[in-house]
Amino acid sequence: MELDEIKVSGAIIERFTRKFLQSLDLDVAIVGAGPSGLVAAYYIAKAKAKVALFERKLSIGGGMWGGGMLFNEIVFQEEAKRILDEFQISMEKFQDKYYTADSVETVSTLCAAACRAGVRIFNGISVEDLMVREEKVVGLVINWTAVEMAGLHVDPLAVRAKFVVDATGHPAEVVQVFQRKNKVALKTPSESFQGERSLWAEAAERSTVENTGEIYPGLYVAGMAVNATLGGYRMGPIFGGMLLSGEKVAGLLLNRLGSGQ
Ligand code: 48F
Repeated sequence: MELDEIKVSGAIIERFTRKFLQSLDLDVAIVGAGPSGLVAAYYIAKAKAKVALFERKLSIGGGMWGGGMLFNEIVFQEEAKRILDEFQISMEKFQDKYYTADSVETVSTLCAAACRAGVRIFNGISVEDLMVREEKVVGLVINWTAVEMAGLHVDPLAVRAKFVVDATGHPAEVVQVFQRKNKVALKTPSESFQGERSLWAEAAERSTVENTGEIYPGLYVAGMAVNATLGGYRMGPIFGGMLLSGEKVAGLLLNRLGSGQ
């Protein structure tokens, strides 16, 4: 076979453009491809809703690759075991109700499962703002991470979505930029961004799941962004709550989509 570089270039441009155009009007736009974002996207796509995931970095997986302090093993508690089982991720029992998994296998399996379920993943794209209509979030404002890094003055593009999920982890970047720009009341005790508290794994894992939900009309939080937004604790290197939060936000959104609200 004789290779034509122009065909290779054309194939990339045409196929990426098709994928991008098909993702301009979504049921759900998820920001951040860490564990909570990946799991949420997987369940939403599995239910045949239209979902895309936007990730600033080239790599997918957020804070999962490095386990704890770069020891690339992940710890899960009993409650999350059924989710790992669904993805067929190999696990080993450590002690009563504690399980470990290889972080590389975990990330790559979640990522592959999400793609195969129909999630469109856009890496190298940063979400810099939200699109609003009166009192509701209706989409994302996006730009290439390379543009952001270079500090170039280039206007962004927009993606419409019925619902947006901030799964950006500790910084809860989307919620923060949204509140800073719009001075809106969020569904938190102080009606504004609370900021995360120090380490308390037990309380943090519980609250990250309990408080997963809508923080402003059209805007949901999942994963560590939940605790950052609502003033919960950090949990350190235990990941069950992230998966359970992703699963929960998917369920909440599928209900909303199903009921047409
Ligand atoms: O931080 P991250 O893994 O979020 P998570 O799903 O999981 C948290 C855990 O990794 C860990 C923890 C629990 O054990 O405390 O930290 O809540 O993944 C968040 C992803 O969002 C991307 C970021 O690069 C990361 O991969 N991200 C952050 N801001 C943006 C973004 C943005 N503005 N646009 C696009 N992606």
